[in-house]
Amino acid sequence: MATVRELKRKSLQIRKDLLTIIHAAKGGHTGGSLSNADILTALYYEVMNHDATNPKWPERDRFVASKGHCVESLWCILADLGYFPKEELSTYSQFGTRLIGHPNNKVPGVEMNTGALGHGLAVSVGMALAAKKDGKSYRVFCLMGDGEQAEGSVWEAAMAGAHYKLDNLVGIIDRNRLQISGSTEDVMALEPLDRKWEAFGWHVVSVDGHDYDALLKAFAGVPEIAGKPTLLLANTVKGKGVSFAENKPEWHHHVPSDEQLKQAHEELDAALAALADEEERSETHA
Ligand SMILES: Cc1ncc(C[n+]2csc(CCOP(=O)(O)OP(=O)(O)O)c2C)c(N)n1
Repeated sequence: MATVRELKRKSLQIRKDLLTIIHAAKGGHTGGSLSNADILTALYYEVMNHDATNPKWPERDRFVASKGHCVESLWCILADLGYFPKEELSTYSQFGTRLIGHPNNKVPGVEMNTGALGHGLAVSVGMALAAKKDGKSYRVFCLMGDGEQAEGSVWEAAMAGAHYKLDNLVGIIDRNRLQISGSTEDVMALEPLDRKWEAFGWHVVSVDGHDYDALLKAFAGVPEIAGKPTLLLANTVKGKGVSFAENKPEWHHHVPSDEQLKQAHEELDAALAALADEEERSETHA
């Protein structure tokens, strides 16, 4: 079992790695990859049953990255876990690579090709329904964007998830309050988002999407209500962890310059050093 401190350390390293590959490729979705890094770290390093040496293990929990444009955090995690060699990360977005700018199932560990927003939840409903029909106990986790909620197909899938009583299905919204062109509330107002999902028959849990204690508690509780799918409303900060990218709409797909990459790495290294200090102090006092 990973400790919260280990998860925090892991996600800081993942943030450094994803900035490195976006900088090298001169393209990527920086803000949203940083905002979902803690959610993915909690899922892949603690919550989900999965096996990098056996990616098609029938009993594995399924993860669907419906906000597929934020693939960089996923690539860095799958590489770190050994789904493919870490050196391959340097090919990200290069001609001929399988590590393209959206998840695709040529890469071990990827369940579904995504990128066109609004499709991941419907396929996740199918996976969760298949588990029920097959008498399997795996769970299905589907990560959506908040801007993605403007897609009507999300709400058709939400209806189906409740209709089929899929309590093995967890929808997660990376609620960073920004989408490609600005605030979600300006582009397509979502609030009250929790009440909308409740009205569609889901059990809604709101958490700070950067707080590991809260994330782990919420995931561990699923299914809290038998027969209801769960919607985790994860309140996050777009660009989280990099001071000059946080809450800045332009960092949706802004690429760090050499100088910005250096500064971001310094900030993340400082956070890693602070974690190490905290660990040393807690061991001294133990
Ligand atoms: C069907 C579809 N329409 C448009 C796009 C272009 N697009 C890519 S990212 C994005 C904004 C998504 O915002 P959000 O879901 O909030 O993601 P995040 O802010 O977490 O990156 C859009 C509109 C797309 N990928 N798919």
